[in-house]
Amino acid sequence: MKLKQTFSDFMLHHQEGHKRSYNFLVLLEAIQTAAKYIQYFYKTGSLKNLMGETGITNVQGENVMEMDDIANAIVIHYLRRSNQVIYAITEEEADPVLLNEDGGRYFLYFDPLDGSSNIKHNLPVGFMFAVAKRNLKGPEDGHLRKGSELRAAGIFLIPTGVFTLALADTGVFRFHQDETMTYVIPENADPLLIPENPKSWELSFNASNRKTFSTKVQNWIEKHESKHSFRYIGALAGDFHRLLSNGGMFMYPAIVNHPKPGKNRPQGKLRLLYEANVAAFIAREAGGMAIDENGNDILQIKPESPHQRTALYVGSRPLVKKIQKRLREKE
Ligand code: AHM
Ligand code: MG
Repeated sequence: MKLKQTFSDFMLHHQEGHKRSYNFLVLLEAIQTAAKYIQYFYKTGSLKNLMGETGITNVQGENVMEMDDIANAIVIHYLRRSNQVIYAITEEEADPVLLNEDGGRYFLYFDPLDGSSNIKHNLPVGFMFAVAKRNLKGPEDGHLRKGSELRAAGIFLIPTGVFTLALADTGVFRFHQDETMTYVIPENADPLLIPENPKSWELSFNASNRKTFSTKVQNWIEKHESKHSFRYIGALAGDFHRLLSNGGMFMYPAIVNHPKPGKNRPQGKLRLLYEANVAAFIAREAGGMAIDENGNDILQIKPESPHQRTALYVGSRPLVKKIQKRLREKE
C-alpha cells in the first residue's frame, strides 16, 4: 500500500532537516486548520444563506461580505489558540490584532477571503497569508516587515482545495486536499518553478480599467497582448495560481487616467502586506519576480501602514523585466 505524504509530515521533515523549531509547525497547523474550516463554511454557505453582505463597510471602504467576517473570525481564533503569533494584520480589521504579547514568535499578515466579488457565485476565492519572525534577541522592532524578511507565504484556493506554500530559500510546494480533507503532496511533486518559456504565457489584468492606466502601460499592453492568452478570474489568488503553473504576468497597475479623477488610484489597488507580498514572495521562490509602478522590487518596499496599497506586476521573470524596462523609461 502506498500512502501519500501529508502536509504536516512534509513540514515536520522540512523543519527537522533544516534544524528549525517546531513553533513554525504549530503555526502552520493552525493556519491549515483555519483553511479547512473556511473551506467547509464556503462550500456549505449557500445552503445556510451565508453568502451575502453584512451591510458594513470595512477599513478599505469596501462592503464586508458575511463570508469575509466568518473567515476572519476562524483565522483569528486558530492563530490565537496556537500561541505562536504576536500580532496579526488582517484585511478585515483596521488595527493590528495583538494575539499573544509574551509568547508569540511570528507576525502573520493575511487576507482571509481574497476575491470577495466571487463569493456570491461560489467561484474560487483565496486565503492568503505571509509569515515574518519577531526579533528574538532584543526588543521587538516593529510589526511592519518588508517582503524580503518573510519566512513563508501561502495561498489556499477555496473551495478548490489546493494549497501553494513558499518557504524562504527553499522553494514552492503544492498540496491537494484528498477525500479526508487532508492536504497531501502529489507523487513526484518537485518544487514549483514558474515557466520562463513564453509559449503558454498568460496575461491577467482587469481589462475594463485599461484606459485608466498610464500611457506607458497602455502602449506596452497594445504592443505585447497578442502574444499571450488573456485570463482574469477577479481574485488575485486564482489568477496568480494559474500563471504560476503556466507562466505569464498578473498586473494591477496604478489607475492614473480615470475619467473621474476622484477614482484614480495612483498607489494601485492591492494591499502590500497580505496580497502583493504574498504573490511576490511565492514568485521569488518559484524563480519569478514582482515589481511596483516604478519598476521597483515589491519585496523591498518598507511598509508604513498596515493596509498600504501598491501597484503590482508579478510573474515570469523575462516578462516582468520587459515591463520593468518600460516603467522605468521617461514618459
Ligand atoms: P478583495 O480582497 O476585497 O477581495 O479585493 C482584492 C481583489 C484581488 O484579488 C483581485 O485581483 C482584485 O481585487 C480585483 O479587482 P477588480 O474588481 O478591480 O478587478
Ligand atoms: Mg483581497
